[in-house]
Amino acid sequence: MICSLLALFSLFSPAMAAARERTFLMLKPDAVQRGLVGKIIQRFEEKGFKLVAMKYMWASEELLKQHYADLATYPFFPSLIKYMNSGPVVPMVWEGQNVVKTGRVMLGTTNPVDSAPGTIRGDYCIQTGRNIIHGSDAVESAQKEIALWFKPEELVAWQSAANSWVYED
Ligand code: IDP
Ligand code: MG
Repeated sequence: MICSLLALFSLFSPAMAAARERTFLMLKPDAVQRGLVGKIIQRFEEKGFKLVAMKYMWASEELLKQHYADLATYPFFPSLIKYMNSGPVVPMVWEGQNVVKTGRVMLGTTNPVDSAPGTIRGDYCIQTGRNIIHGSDAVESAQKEIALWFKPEELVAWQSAANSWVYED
């Protein structure tokens, strides 16, 4: 009974609905090799977003080709897959209000030459082909990417103790 009341409340509460938005972020092999894993994760923690899932793995070519399927016809596709398959990656799911859009702003633009200082790509990298981090570009693609990289049981349901200090309501 209490559970169903809570579920009903979450359907009608804009704050809770917004907080449920999730994005898929992935630290690429260059971020791992350059020892930037901790620094990049710290930015999302400090912002107030909530970590829902994370793993450390060497992704297969097959998985990477699925992840980047939309780019299969571009000339850089083979080198993109080779780069992403050149070492371990850190796939993650983060949750929070507007986390998809804000996550992209925190990443900076695809080509680091246009990324403002203060963004991850603006601070830590130089070329598009070594741009250290992936972030979903829309809520819909985030859902697809999360389902591709994580099993439902790998997404951890937990309440952050900081929640009421990050969100007003
Ligand atoms: P995004 O990562 O900012 O969403 P997308 O256009 O989705 O950018 O491209 C995916 C990834 O493919 C980029 O992050 C980058 O690693 C790689 N990529 C995109 N365009 C180029 C290019 O022109 N040369 C080399 N690699 C590219
Ligand atoms: Mg993209």
